[in-house]
Order: sequence, then C-alpha cells, then structure tokens
Amino acid sequence: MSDRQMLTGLLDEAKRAFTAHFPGSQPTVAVAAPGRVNLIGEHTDYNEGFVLPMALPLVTVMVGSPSDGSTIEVKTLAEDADEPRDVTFTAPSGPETKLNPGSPRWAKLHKGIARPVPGFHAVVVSTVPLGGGLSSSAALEVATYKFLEQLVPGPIRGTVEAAMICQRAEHTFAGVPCGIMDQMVSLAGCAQQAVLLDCRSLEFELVPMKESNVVVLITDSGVRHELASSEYGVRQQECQVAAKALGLPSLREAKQDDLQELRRHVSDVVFRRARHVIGEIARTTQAAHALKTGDFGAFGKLMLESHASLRCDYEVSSPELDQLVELAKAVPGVYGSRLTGGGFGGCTVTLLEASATTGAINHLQVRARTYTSVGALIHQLNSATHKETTGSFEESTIPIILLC
Ligand code: GAF
Repeated sequence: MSDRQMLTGLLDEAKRAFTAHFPGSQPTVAVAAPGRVNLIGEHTDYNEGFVLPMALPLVTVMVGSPSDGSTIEVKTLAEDADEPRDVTFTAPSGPETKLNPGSPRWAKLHKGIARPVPGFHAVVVSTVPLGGGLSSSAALEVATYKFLEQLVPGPIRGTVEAAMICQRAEHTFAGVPCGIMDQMVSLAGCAQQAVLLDCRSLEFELVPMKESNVVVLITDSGVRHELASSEYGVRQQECQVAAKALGLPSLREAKQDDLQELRRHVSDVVFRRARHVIGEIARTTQAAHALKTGDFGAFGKLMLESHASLRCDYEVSSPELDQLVELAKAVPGVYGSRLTGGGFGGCTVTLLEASATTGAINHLQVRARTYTSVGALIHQLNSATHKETTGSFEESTIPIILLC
C-alpha cells in the first residue's frame, strides 16, 4: 500500500468515525501531520545544534467542523489506554482560559495551540505509536494547529512560527521542555527527504535520499517512554551547566578542544553530557554530507558512534534498545543502527542495503526471542507484521520499513 493510500484510508476512517459520533454533521476540515524518525542528531536541538530527521508515512489525522455554541468535543481513536477517548470542554476564549481539571493531555494541547476558537466537533485518528520515540506528541500538536488554522479565519503563519507555537504547547501543557526538532519536521518534512535543521537559526534544507538500494528500518522495542517523567529535563540542565562553565550561550558554540578545559570545571557526568552533544553536532553535519554524497558506509559508522555516545555519555539508552542495535549491527548489509528520539525506550533506526532487509528482520525476530530480559520486545516481535511502504509521495526511492 502506498503512503497516499494509507493516508486516504486513515482520512476515510476518521470521517466515518465522525459521522458515527456526531450524527447529522459532516466534517468540513481535514488535516494530517506526520511523525518522524531522527536519523542522527540526538539531544542536540535544545543545544542549538543540528538534527537530521525525516517525516514518516505514519500520521495523525484530525477531521471536524464548527458546532453551535462554545463546546469543543473531540473523540480520539488513537491508542492510549491511560487517557479518555472522548473529551468535552468549553472553547478557550483566550490563552489564559483554564481547562476542566482532569482533561486529558491531548486536550491541553488543543488549548495550548488555540487562538480564541468557536466550539467544534472533531475526531483524531493516528498511526504514530504513542510514546514510541516517533514524535506522536508533535504530530498531534501540528495536526491540531493546522486544524485550528483551517477552522478559524486568521493569518496563516510560516513554518517556524507554527513550530514554535506547537513547541510552546508541549512546554506549557504537557510539561515537556522539548526542543524544536519534532514540530519543525512534522511541519516541514516531505516524504523520502531528510531535513537538515539548524536549531539555532531554524533554517533547514531538504536532503533527498536518492539511493534505491537502501532501506530505513525502524524497530520498536515495545518499551514506552514518558519524556516528562524521564530525565529529559535533567539532561537539559546539565547541558546548560556545561555551556555556562565554558562561558558560552549554548553547547553549539563549543569546540572539541573546549572539552579539556571543561573537565577541570564540572563533574564527570556534566563533562560526559557535553562530550556527547559536541560530538553529536559534528557527527550530524558529517552525516548530512555523507547522505548528500551517497556514502552510506560513512553514514552508518556515524550512526553507531551516535548510539555508543547516547548509551555511555548521555545515558538515555536502555537494554532493549542496545540489544536491537547490537543485533542489527551483526547483519551483513547493515550500515548502521542507533536509538532514535529521546531514548529511555521507543525505537531504533537502522540503515541497510535493501537486499539485507528480510535477513535483518528475521535475525532480529529470532534472536530477540532468546533474551529473557526483554519481555515487551519479545511480545512485539512475536506478533510483528512489517509494513513496507514504497512509492511514497510519487518519487520515493528509499523504502521505510516499520517493524512494530
Ligand atoms: C524528543 C524531543 F521532543 C526533541 O525535541 C529532541 O530533543 C529529542 O527528544 C532528542 O533528540 O523527541
């Protein structure tokens, strides 16, 4: 099934759910926003560094229409056992309006993005796995943002401004002090193109992935993460301590040579956090160059270095993610593999020769079962189906395979 067919199917599902849930009305607005996989450049965005993500064919769709009065009623079909599927609240008349206590997190995101809006009915459907490190929150924020932009006449904002509004919603209402990567790629990403984003200037460049013999394989560890309750914020503070010790506004300005000096002024932990960030920013620009020149061997090596640094220096990996990377590494034809996203669970991303794909998937499925410590992973892989998406948005050349 092509990406376009998948998207059309999802839109149809959302429209059917809408008419079933809100009898007598038809949706007048329909929007979609993709999740992302980050190829390299992890925990660099909030340090004003570079990132190299790409938009996925996994999307969040929102359909709806204005209603009489000021009630917002949203039904979500997205999987999330911890959250109510239906929510009703009064349309915020301004950014300071308080929501009912107990409203689900995604309802708060609606509010965060909202300009004064009329009441509306909407249905949300998503194929982005929640908490899987593929940016389900940003996809929801961006879908909501686009929905409101269509629903309420007003200025159409540019990508950067829209991304900042969505990011602010995440900070304020979800309590996650995230960087700007996920929102930017959800807004600016195109299928089969990586986005080289400079998180200081917020300028970006689309890097086409033109090699037809290469595959991006995303493997879900089955372990879900919660960025807000994880150590994400602690990592950010440690980076600020390092930058301050060097007298710099951010670690983007730091050089490899600064590390020696830094070691004298900060704890070993802060030193290692900074070493990851400084190295990762350099790796990301090198990886973008490797992608442009089709040097996948070099790209894969940088991915492996990135994972090692995230595991040892930044300490955001997990045994399940490490095992997936180790297993993938051992497969002939694999260029490189690493955790993707914030870490502490979620997914790995692997770059490999197309001809090695079936072997790699079999290897991961069979070998992962031999580990007893990764119950969630075993469960995931036992019941695995893999969706192969080729022909994405007409000119796609690199298939993305999702093993989840
Ligand atoms: C999460 C955050 F939301 C991003 O901003 C980024 O920091 C990422 O973790 C790590 O690279 O996805």
